[in-house]
Amino acid sequence: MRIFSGIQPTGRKHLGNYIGAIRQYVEGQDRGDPAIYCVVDLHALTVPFDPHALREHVYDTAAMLLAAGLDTDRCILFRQSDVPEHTELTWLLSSVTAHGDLNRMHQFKEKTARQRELVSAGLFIYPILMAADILAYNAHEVPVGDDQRQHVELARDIAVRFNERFGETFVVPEVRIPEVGARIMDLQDPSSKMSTTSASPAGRVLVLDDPKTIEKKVKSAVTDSGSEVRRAPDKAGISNLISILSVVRGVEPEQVESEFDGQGYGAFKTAVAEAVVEYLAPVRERYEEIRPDEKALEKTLEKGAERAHAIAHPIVDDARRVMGVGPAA
Ligand code: ATP
Ligand code: LTN
Repeated sequence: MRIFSGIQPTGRKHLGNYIGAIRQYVEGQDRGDPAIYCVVDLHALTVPFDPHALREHVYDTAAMLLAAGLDTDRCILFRQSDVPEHTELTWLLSSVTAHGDLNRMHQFKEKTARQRELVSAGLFIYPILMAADILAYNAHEVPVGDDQRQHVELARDIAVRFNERFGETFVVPEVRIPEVGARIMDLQDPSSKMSTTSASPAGRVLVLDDPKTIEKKVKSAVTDSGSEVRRAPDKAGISNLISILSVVRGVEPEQVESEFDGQGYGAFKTAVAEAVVEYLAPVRERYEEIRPDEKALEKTLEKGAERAHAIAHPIVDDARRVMGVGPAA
């Protein structure tokens, strides 16, 4: 079972990223043959960015993944731009990707609506680069949060269309989305997902927030005016906190509901805050140790890229060959 996932280089990963994706990466290390994780710096070029900050954020994100428990003896961790096959395959796949399919992508529409200056062509073809990331490794499984489901489905469609047109070349990947925690909601606006770009910083718990900040954010989470700790469509805020506690404690949401039955929101929020603080504390501590050593991080990424390249190179070569690109083998 080959596992592949990508994560954007940002300095500020939040609890949604951690619960929806990073937690799954760590778990995937023992199932993956291998598990391959990529910091997608080229995807970050599709919206406004600062070149210096971009490089720093790659280190921030790599350090975060290592602090979360990725172990490069058990997985491959690398920077997307270090393996040129990703960009080459993007171009090859663009010939079997329908313009209309790209136009339907929710994330493209959302990000377009937010751009004040330039809606780049890169933003439009972002999902092809993501398909190339996955298909270049013939990955079977792609662990992501719920917001990436549509992109992985497009990657599947692209693989199927390519295979039909040029012969069996790519594995058609399956998405892997956690049962609980696939969509952690904003604490201030529980009708939208917790996101790096949302308006209110109070709505997102950052993995590196100190305990006091986490406590404050969780305790001021928006809830309904009732008092029952149970999941319901009209109780988005409480339902979200139940999901969070259930993941962080490793128990079923039902167990959380019965434990807090009749206890009111105050006691419940206190328990959620404590559990999240405890959950993130070791990650923050390890991050503080790992992040300063940029040379070591660079070395780790470089070694990861060598291993990634060894897998992607023959697969992308096959794609070229069946398409009639370059000399016959
Ligand atoms: P954000 O919107 O916060 O910037 P993103 O999806 O744009 O996140 P990444 O940092 O690359 O960018 O996301 C990493 C992973 O985190 C993806 O698999 C994504 O599905 C997942 N993820 C993002 N937000 C949430 C959330 N609120 N709940 C669960 N998973 C999430
Ligand atoms: N678009 C994804 C990041 C990403 C990815 C991938 C995820 C880029 N390439 C390949 C899975 C597989 C996001 O989270 N914003």
